[in-house]
Amino acid sequence: IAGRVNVGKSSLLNRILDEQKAIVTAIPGTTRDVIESTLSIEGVPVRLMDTAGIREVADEVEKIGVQLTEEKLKEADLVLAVLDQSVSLSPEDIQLLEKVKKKTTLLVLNKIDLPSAMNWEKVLKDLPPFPTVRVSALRGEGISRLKKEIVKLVVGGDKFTASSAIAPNVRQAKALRETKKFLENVLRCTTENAPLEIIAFELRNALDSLGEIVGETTPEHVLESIFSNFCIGK
Ligand SMILES: Nc1nc2c(ncn2[C@@H]2O[C@H](COP(=O)(O)OP(=O)(O)OP(=O)(O)O)[C@@H](O)[C@H]2O)c(=O)[nH]1
Ligand SMILES: [Mg+2]
Repeated sequence: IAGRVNVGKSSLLNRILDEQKAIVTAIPGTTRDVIESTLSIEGVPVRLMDTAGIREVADEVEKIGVQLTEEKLKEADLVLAVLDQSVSLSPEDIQLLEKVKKKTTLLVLNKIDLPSAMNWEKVLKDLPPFPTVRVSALRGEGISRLKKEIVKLVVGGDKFTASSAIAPNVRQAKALRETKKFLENVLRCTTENAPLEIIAFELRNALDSLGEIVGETTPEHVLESIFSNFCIGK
């Protein structure tokens, strides 16, 4: 989440998370550190970063904050470039849009609860053709549309569905099936009011089989199955 100071980046983060995570004030330059949060949007894991507002400053702390913003901008898979549509476009806004025009960028016109300062349709025509959403971080308008746009831009419009999901190999398919079995046990145990230790045991098993896929748990039998499937050392 990037933009010049005071456009409502932190308010937007809080609104997307539905939690008061970042400090919001009317004082420009409130955020100095990168504030990171992870959330799931329609099943897609997203790591959101609220950043310090971009401006030329003398204050040393804020300056470092702005440098961090620039670094995160380079790393980001998707940039939410936030503009305040209740005031005119500023040189800093234009600089930012210039900077991100080669990145996957979603333009977020914020503060739509306030009157528009410009004819944005006309302004947008002269800008690079970014997908655009209009929101009010203060009131929550447009946030569900914003979330849909994020998913669309991150996964290319293909929604994840259980039927479209595939496991890349037999070992992973087996681990997924086992995870499912353990999770079903967890569900059954909780409805039957089983002792917490039993539920914890089943949950641990589920986590371990998931861990086999991402490589966090590598018990002997995983290694065995890998060595029996591949011929190593020839
Ligand atoms: N009317 C209105 N005010 C908003 C909206 N979003 C944010 N604000 C106000 O704008 C001011 C700045 O909001 P912040 O979320 O702190 O802005 P920021 O972009 O994080 O600012 P910096 O951290 O200083 O870069 C606060 O007074 C917010 O209440 C909105 O949608 N509508
Ligand atoms: Mg902020």
